Amino acid sequence: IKCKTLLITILSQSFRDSQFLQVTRNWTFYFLWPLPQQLHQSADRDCLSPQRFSFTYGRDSAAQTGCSVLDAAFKRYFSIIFPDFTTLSGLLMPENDVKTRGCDGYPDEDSDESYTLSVSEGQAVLRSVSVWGALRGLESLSQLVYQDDYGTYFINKTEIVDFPRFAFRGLLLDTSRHYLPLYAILKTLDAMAYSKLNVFHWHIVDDPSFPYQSRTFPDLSNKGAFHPFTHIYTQSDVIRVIEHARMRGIRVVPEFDSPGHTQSWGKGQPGLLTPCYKGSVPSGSFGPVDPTVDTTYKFMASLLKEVKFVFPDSYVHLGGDEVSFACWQSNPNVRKFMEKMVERLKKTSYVQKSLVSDTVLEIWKGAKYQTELSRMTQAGHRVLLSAPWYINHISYGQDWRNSYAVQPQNFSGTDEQKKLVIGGEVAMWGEYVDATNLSPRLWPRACAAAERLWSNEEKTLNADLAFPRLKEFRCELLRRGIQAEPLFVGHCRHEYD
Ligand code: CP6
Repeated sequence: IKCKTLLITILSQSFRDSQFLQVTRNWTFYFLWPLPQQLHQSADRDCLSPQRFSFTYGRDSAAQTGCSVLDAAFKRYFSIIFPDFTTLSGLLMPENDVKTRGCDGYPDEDSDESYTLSVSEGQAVLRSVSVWGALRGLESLSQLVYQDDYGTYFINKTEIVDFPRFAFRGLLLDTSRHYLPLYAILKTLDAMAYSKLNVFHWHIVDDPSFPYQSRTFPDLSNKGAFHPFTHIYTQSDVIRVIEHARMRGIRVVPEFDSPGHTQSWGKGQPGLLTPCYKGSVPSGSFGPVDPTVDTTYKFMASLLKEVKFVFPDSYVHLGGDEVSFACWQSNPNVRKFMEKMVERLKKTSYVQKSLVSDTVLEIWKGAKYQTELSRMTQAGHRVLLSAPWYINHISYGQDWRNSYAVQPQNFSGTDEQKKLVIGGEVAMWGEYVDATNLSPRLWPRACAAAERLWSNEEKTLNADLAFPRLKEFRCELLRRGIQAEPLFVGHCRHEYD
């Protein structure tokens, strides 16, 4: 140990000359993921001493010590930047200038995530309009620091101007097909922040199980979860997820998919689902939520009222996908109800339309998603693209390249239509995924979409150019404790088990 300490001290001084720069310069440049909008790096570099590094709030900064989001982020990023050191201490290094407050709030669709980062001799300055931008800047800063083979820390002179291309950069986890323990969700949120993804779409319940423990309807999870005590998300679990996400500038959008995909709901809420008929008698099986009875509307209103109270985000995802009509059609009450609905709809069609127009539509189906994008935006809807990013699908080879090649605004339409694309999301459906394989299936594959949604399209068209940078980012994910699968043959500078 004594020998090694001595070595580091000596090298950290003698390495200031430029001979060794060639070895590591490309390496540092390649590392940023997603690629910032503007990046200028020079070969000049400084060694960093963990003992003489600290984060401070700028004197004119609106955010100051006591800002929960940034105080916690400083601690986190100190350990990420210097994996061998755990205490934050010592002299000033980066300075942080945040213009407006937001320390105790939640990120939302209007959050300003832009920042500038300027790293020069002995100091780095991070400027942002909001704490969310500061978080993105800290992430970039952490990706700029690297260690040489002797463990000395370095950072190159760098100027970054950065902002996201799309405001909505999501990831869907399905906790109904398989229960995902809390730590798996929290770890996923960590990795999302590393890739600058900012919306956790929590597909929390579905046909197979209902793990959400409702305060209003506890029987939903008592009877509908895989296990009533161990395979549930309690109210405090949910709060922990939301707070962990908030600290990383990530929104939590819950999904209570209905009227289809609700088999598990029926167990704790008798009378909710439509009895299917075989001829003129009930067959014993159940279909989607029963639209013909008042109790359904009362139940849905109470449940959604709770959801609105528990989840602070202004978005809630209502599913609406894959409704099986066969059962509805088999049921005589539903048929009667539908006839009445159609009559009523004609009279109130104006209301129906305006109700729908501030709804964001998610495009999840089909190889020809461009046609859908064109159609939906022409009708004036804001849209989210997910169809090409169903990465629960796996295949032999580098399938991240397909995700990377997606061009969300490449469809026929006006500039106005293109602006209606608010972003997209990666989906990890849970049929074949639980905590054993979630992480390697997600990472680094989800990073391809993360860069597509954050970075300038022109600068990230070539997947071959992105490859070494993504390879390096994958190694960094491993260093940070995220079990990310390899992209192709090769090795990381540090190997991990
Ligand atoms: N569950 C729900 C699913 C899927 C959808 N909704 C799904 C469909 C096709 C594929 C993957 C997932 N498992 N509720 C569709 C949005 Cl390939």
